[in-house]
Amino acid sequence: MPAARQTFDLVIAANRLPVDQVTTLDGQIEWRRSPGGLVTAMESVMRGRDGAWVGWAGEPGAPPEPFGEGDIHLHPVGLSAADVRDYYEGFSNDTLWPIYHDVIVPATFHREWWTSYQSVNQRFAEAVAEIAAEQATVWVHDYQLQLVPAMLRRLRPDVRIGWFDHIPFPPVELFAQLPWRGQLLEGLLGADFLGFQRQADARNFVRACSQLLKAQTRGDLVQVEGTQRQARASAVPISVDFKGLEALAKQPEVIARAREIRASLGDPRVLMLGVDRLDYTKGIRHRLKAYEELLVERQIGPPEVTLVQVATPSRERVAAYRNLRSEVEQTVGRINGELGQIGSPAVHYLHHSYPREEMAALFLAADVMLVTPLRDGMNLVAKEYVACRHDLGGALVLSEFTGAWHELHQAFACNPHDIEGLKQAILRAINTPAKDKQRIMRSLRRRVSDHDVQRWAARYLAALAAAPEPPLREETRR
Ligand code: GDG
Repeated sequence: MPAARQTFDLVIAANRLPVDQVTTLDGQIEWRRSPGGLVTAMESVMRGRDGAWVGWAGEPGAPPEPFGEGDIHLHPVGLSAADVRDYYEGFSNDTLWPIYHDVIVPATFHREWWTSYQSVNQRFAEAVAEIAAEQATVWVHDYQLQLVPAMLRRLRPDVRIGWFDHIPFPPVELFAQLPWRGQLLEGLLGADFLGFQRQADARNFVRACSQLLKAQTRGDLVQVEGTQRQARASAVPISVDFKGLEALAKQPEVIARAREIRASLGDPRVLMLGVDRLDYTKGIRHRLKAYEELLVERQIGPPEVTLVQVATPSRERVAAYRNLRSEVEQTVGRINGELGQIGSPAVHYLHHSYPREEMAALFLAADVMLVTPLRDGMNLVAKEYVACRHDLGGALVLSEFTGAWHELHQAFACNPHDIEGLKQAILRAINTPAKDKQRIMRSLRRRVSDHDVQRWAARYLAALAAAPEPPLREETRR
């Protein structure tokens, strides 16, 4: 008799598993937990619960066998090289990502990408259905898995299903461009509760259901056609592990490293910092333009002022990302060529990813943090910077087009499209007296510490548990 399959009361489904494969010096393959905030949040909610995580292990081909990592059971879903190309790089990152971020670059539509998206979502739904215990709670993450809620409900009407959108949900005028808009909404409406970063995102979703599906809606509730079920859509903004980051930034080695970074840059009076995935949504070009103009106008200049821009490599097989990289690198080259000095470049551009200790040291070293996205669901970097500044030093320049701005109003706000305004915000962040900046930083820190990632996860799960009872519970399983 085959052994009964292990099942779990709480199942997370996300495109990626929270681990990365690494090859050790002696050639062994090991899994290392990725350091992201989502993993920390999930650790806090999975402690003492029977939890599993369904996701892709990061390499194309047959998936590894399920394995345990600390308290979490990891259940890999396999993606072929064609799935990675069509479902992930194609439909997720070249169709949905631009549409959901205000079409900063044009979206690409291919029917074969959509076919692949459907079949990968079905695979995820089946994997979850297989390991979810009777009446389990399932939490599906992000734009790559929007069909999973309805697919899973068909397989397992007994489970409670939540979905969380990490990125913006676009206004209906943009969403309506998607040839598969109806299917995407129906996919999402399989969930009992849909969580968004901002109330405006939740409203965009409800409006899309009302206009494109002709669904009945009331406040944050959407009536699901052909059932007596209602799905609730509201904002539960994500956050960071405040205590963990603060403790990291208090480590003597991190503090010493921050000093060393400043010294190696020639101890500038003002060190400005940008940390982003190299993505066109992050406003890196606008930031560089504002900075370049400030240098040309001699409002600021090296060696007194310098900018470190960390641009973490991202989605390098998608054309829009390759174009962005060459544009940014050309601009940095031009700025340094024209405005740098021997031993004091105007921009220190780093196209790498760094360990979290180094990130914390950079945050501690930076006098001005530039967070200038054109559109961003939340932007965790802004919150991480604040969490690391236990010394109350530093100043945050923050775009109004981030979810974070809706919580961090005291920051030096900017509209990155308004280059003149962005320049003024940067100058204000530099020139505001230290005492005032400390007061601002104290209130920003209070907000992030009161609303940390552990609280986010607990609030999300409470909202999911309280979401309307699905009448389908009375039905027998198909
Ligand atoms: C999506 C949404 C939303 C970056 N470089 C390194 C590194 N990072 C870390 C940052 C931060 C994370 O990556 C990036 O998070 P963001 O929120 O800034 O942006 P996205 O990647 O676009 O994330 C976004 C988020 O989901 C969560 O819901 O906020 O709006 O787009 O944690 O610190 N970490 C390390 N080395 C690096 O080089 N260790």
